[in-house]
Amino acid sequence: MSLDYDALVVGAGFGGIHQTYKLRELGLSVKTIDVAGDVGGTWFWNRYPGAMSDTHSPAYRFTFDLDDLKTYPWEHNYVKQPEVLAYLRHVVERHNLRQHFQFNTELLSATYAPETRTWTSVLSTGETLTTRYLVLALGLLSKTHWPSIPGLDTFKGTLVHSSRWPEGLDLNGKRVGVIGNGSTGVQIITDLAPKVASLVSYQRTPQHSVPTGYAPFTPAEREALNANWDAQIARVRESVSGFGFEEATTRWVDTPEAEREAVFERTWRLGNGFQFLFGAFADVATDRGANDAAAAFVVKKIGQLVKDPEKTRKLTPSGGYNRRPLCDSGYYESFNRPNVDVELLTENPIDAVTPKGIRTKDGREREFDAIICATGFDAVEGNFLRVQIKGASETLAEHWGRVGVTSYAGIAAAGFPNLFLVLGPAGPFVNLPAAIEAQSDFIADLIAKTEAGGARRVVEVREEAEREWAKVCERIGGGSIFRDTASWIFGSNIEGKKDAVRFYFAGLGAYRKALEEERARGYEAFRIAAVEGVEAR
Ligand code: FAD
Ligand code: NA7
Repeated sequence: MSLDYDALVVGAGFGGIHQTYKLRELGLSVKTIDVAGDVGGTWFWNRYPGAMSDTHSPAYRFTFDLDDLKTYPWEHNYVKQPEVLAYLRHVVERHNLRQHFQFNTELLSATYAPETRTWTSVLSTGETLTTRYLVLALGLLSKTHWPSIPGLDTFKGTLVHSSRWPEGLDLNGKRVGVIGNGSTGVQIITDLAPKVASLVSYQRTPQHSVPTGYAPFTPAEREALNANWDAQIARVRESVSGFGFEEATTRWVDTPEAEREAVFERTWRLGNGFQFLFGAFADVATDRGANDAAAAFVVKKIGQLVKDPEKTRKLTPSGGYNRRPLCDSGYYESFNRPNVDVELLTENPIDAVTPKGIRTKDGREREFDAIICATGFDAVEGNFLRVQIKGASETLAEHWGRVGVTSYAGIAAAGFPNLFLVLGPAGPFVNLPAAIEAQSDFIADLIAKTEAGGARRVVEVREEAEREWAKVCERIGGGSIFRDTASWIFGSNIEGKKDAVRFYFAGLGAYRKALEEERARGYEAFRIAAVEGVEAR
C-alpha cells in the first residue's frame, strides 16, 4: 500500500490554512483541497454587499506570526470581506503554503481501512488519495440554506443566495427583495438601502441589533497594540467571548437600578453585538432579568431610531437578547428611507415567489429585479454530513444518529481513528479564529505525540471521553437562556433537523483550559496504538 500524502486537509478557510501550516511544521506531507476556486472559505464565498467581520480587526486573524501581526495593515476596527480574503491570501503566500493547495476539488467520500490504518478519499476530480491522517475543516457556517418557498425557481429576475454571491453583480438602481434578516440580511439591507431603487425586507423574526461602532483604527491605536500584542492575545485567550474587548465583571443584578441604563448606553456607544452581551454586565448571558433588560434597551433604541410607527412595530423584536448577537452600521435607520419597506412574515407570510416578484398572503405582489435569500446555513454538521465519512465501523451520520451530533471538544469522534475535525460539533461558541487556533494547535500536538519515536501509530478518541464532553456541553448549554429561542445555534432553522445543543458554551478561556488539562494528563481521552499488533498505550 502506498501513501499519497501523510495528511489530507479539506477546506481552505481559516481552519484549513492553519492546519496546513501546522502539519507541514511537523514535517508531514500535506495536501489541502477546497471545492472553492481559492483560499478564504467563508470569505471566498460570502461576497455580498456589506459583508464584514463582526469580530474586531485585531482578533480576526491568526496569532502565530508576531511579525505579521505588527506589520500587516488594516484600516478600520472591523475588516470587510475583501480585506479578510486579501489577508488570508497573504498568509498563504507569506508562509509558502500555496504549493499544498488544490482548488475546485470537492471531497465526495472518505473511508477508513482498519487493516492498513489509512484513509482513502474520493475527490470530485476523479482522484483517490490515500493518507494516514484526514482533517476536515469544512466550516460550520458553510452549507448554504435555501428556503423552501413555492415558486422560488420560477422567478425570472436575479435570484441569489448571500453565500454564493456572484462576482460583479450590480444592484444599483434595482428593485430588490431580501428574504432573511440575520447577521447577513442586516448587513445587506444596510449596505443596499441607499443604492437601490427600492428594497423590501421579508422578515420572519425581528432582531435585536446594536451599532458596530465602525471607525478608523488609528495609527496611535496600532502603535499601542503593536507594543502589547502579548497582552492582547492573552486577553482574547482568557476571555469568555474571545473577542478581545474588556468583558464586564460587575453583574446587572448587583448594580443599582439608577445606574444600569448608563452602562447599557455606554456599551451601545462602543458598539458590537458580542460586546453588548459580555461587555455591559457579567450576567447578561446568564441571568434572565439582565438579559431582558438588555433586550428592552435595544427595543427602546429601535423606537428612537425608526420614525414610522408602523415600521417600528414590525421591526421591534420580542423576547430576550438571546440569539446570535448582531451589529450593524445603520440598519434600523435604513427603514427611514422612503425606498425601504418591511413585511412581517408572521402576520403576512409569503404566499409564493412569482416570475415577477413576491406575493404575500394579503394578495399584494411586489415586483423585483432581484431577490436575495439571506437565509443562512445548515450550520455546524451540515457540511460534514454532505460527504460520506466511513470510520472503523460506522459512518459519521450513523455515529451522530447513535450518540447525538457531538464530538470531543469539536475535534475528534470515537470510531474515526486519525480523523480530526476543525470546528466540529460541540466546539466553543466564540470568536472563531481564536477557537480554530486552539483546536488546530491541539490537533497538531496530538499528531506529534502519535508520531513520536518514528513508529507508525494511530490515535482515536475514547467513546467515554466523547460522551463525557457531550454531557458537559448539554449541562452548560441546556440551561442557558439562549436555549429559549430558535436559531441555527441549536439547529432549529432547518426543517427536520434535531434541535440540540451543538456548542460548548463555557467560553474560550474555559475551553482552552480544558484542552490544556487534557494535554497535561497525557491525552488520556485518546487511545494511541501501534499500527502492527494493536498494543494499547
Ligand atoms: P470556512 O471558512 O467556512 O471554510 C470551509 C471551507 O471548506 C469552504 O471553503 C468550503 O468550500 C470547504 N468545503 C466544505 N466542504 C467541502 C468538501 N466536501 N470538499 C472540499 N471543500 C469543502 N466568525 C467570527 O468569529 N467572527 C466574525 O466576525 C464572523 N463573521 C462571519 C460573517 C459571515 C458572512 C459568515 C458566513 C461567517 C462569519 N463568521 C464569523 C464565521 C466564519 O465562518 C469563521 O469565522 C471562519 O471563517 C471559519 O473558518 P473555517 O475554515 O472553519 O470554515
Ligand atoms: P441566520 O442567522 O440563520 O439568518 C437567516 C435569516 O433568514 C433569518 O432572518 C431567518 O429567519 C431567515 N429565514 C430562513 N429561512 C426562511 C424562510 N423560509 N422564510 C423567511 N425567512 C427565512 O443566517 P445569516 O447568514 O444571517 O448568519 C449566519 C451566521 O453567519 C451569523 O451568525 C454570522 O456568524 C455569520 P428566522 O430568524 O429564522 O425567523
